[in-house]
Amino acid sequence: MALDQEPDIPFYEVHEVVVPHLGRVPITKGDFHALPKKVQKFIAFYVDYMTPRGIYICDGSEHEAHEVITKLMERGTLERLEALENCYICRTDPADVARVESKTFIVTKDKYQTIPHSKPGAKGGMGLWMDPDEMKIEMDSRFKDCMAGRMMYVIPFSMGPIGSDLSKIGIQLTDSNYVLLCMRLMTRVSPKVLDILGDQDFVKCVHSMGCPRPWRRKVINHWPCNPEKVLLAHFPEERKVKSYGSGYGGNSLLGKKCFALRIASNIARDEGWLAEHMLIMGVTNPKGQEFYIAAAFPSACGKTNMAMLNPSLPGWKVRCVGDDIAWMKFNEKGELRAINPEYGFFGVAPGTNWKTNPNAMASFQKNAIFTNVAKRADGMYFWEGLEDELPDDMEVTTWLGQKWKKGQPGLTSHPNSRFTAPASQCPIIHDKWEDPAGVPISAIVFGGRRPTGVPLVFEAFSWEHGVMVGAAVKSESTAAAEFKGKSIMHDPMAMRPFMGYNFGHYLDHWLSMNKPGRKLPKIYHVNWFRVNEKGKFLWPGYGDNIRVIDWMCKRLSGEAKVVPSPIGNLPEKGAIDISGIEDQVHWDELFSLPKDYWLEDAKETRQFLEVEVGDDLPAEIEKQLVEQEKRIAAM
Ligand code: GTP
Ligand code: SPV
Ligand code: MN
Repeated sequence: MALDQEPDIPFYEVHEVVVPHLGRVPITKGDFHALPKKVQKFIAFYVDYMTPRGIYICDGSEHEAHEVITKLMERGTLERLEALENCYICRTDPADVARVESKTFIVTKDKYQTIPHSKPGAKGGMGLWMDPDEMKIEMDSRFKDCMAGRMMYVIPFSMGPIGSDLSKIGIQLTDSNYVLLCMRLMTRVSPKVLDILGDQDFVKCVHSMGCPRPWRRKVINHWPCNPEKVLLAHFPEERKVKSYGSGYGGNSLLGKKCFALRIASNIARDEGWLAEHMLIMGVTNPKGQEFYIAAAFPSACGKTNMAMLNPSLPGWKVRCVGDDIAWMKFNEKGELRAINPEYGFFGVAPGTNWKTNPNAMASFQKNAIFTNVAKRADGMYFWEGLEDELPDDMEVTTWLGQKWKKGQPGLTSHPNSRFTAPASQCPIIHDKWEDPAGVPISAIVFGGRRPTGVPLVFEAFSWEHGVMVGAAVKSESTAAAEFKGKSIMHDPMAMRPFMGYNFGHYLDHWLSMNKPGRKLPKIYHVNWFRVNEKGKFLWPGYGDNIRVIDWMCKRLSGEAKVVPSPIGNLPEKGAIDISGIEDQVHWDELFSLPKDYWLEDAKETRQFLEVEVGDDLPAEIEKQLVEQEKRIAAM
């Protein structure tokens, strides 16, 4: 018996679903009885459990979106951005603004399937586990009747192009129509998904804002939510996700982190592929050769920006395949093929402007939703980084509804405010972005926000060393989750918040990719965020990151030489093209490896991996750590 299985519930009737404890529930939209039987069963169970006032089966159409948008505008949840076509702004309850990692659990009978055999002193940083019986009590106390008086939306969606061998199907139930609108942008919502379901499993996604009617708590900003009770549970064996209390991003768009990373990484391990927190980009050099790169940076550390980079070097062309998640699988020719399972971008707004990321800007000029940003008096969005475009005397309404003008103190937008836009609107979207066969990856890049000590770029010595480099990724905390202040945190493979199973086993799985006949990508580590003693960035970043990519591509085609260092291969001095930015860039400062820093870093990394991953740390990673420590000691 599975851990969290829905028992059979009888149902019949044409325009209503009859469920045992509830009687008849009206179908507001859609044909329940045309749905595949297993989908009917899934819906009927949750109708009985969550008791919505009606069922709305979504078809993903424009018409449907407009019906919902009209309703949300009447209610005040959405406001039109008059300056743009079909764009809306939404302000959430200020208590619901980011992913809530401390309430995000994986539920398995065996604890060690989910988390490593850590050592005493471990902080449990590599994922949270809860026992199924305990979770059932938590879930029952929340989900029972949680949709009373609310509509339940049924959203059939595909992660990846509909029908591709690499794609997977999900069905999300939710009582949030904002979530429905965003799911339409972020995943492929279509009845076609149900037509092709056949014998396939689908990932069951159940989401509620946790505000049944009558609701006594004050609703702020027309954004019902239940922040005190937020809880996310993943059931890898059942391929199921339940999320309660939050409508924000990764907490509620369940196709994204919950399905495409936490559940998919379990499927990927079983089926021999990789589900990763990575952008995918195609870069074409001035000679016309194209390379595909996948890059893993922690949340709010530059994936969207790199995926859509506007090259500052002449002759280069960048095209975006995906900006957040990659599903990658070796094909029979030994190539690592990657698809972007998503359909849109849910990108960090602050810092995005026509200089830093013109391609992202172009993507959201129509048909987009902006969450927790500010609004200008002329009906345009506004956030930190757009000051140059803002007329001096124009009034801005902040995300908290206050009036603001240029030069005044305070933030106008939440640091984790986001735009949601269709990927197809990106001017540099790759013509292969929906290719069911994916694109062949030649390089994997890891990185994070490392203010000190870590050079601009280095190359791993081998696949195994690269996996260790990934396991040692650290970064300054950001506003993408609930953390306050800036501290350097471990974020192995940029997957710490998204791990779906035991991190030691995950590293084993990565190591197992090295099989004869496979073209393994080269592995790199980058750091766009090193600062000088005054706190100023040492590297201009953004479009200038093409200079680092240029060097990587030269490595891939065998044109660039390296100098070995204790932590990996560094570019030969001058091998990165800094023409035009010579006055801003000080090579020695950017590439210096302070011995004290690296001694301390190696010690701290070992401590983290030994304590948190404990006996599950693969022997190969241990070996790589020992070798690296020796190299650092001999510096
Ligand atoms: P998630 O969507 O949370 O996974 O974030 P992400 O990794 O896609 O990060 P994103 O590209 O949205 O960047 C986050 C923040 O980092 C933005 O405020 C950017 O302006 C800033 N940023 C991105 N690239 C660079 C860079 O090369 N240099 C500097 N200094 N900042 C950057
Ligand atoms: C991230 O935090 O890595 C995101 C945003 O991409 S969210 O969808 O909220 O997870
Ligand atoms: Mn992300």
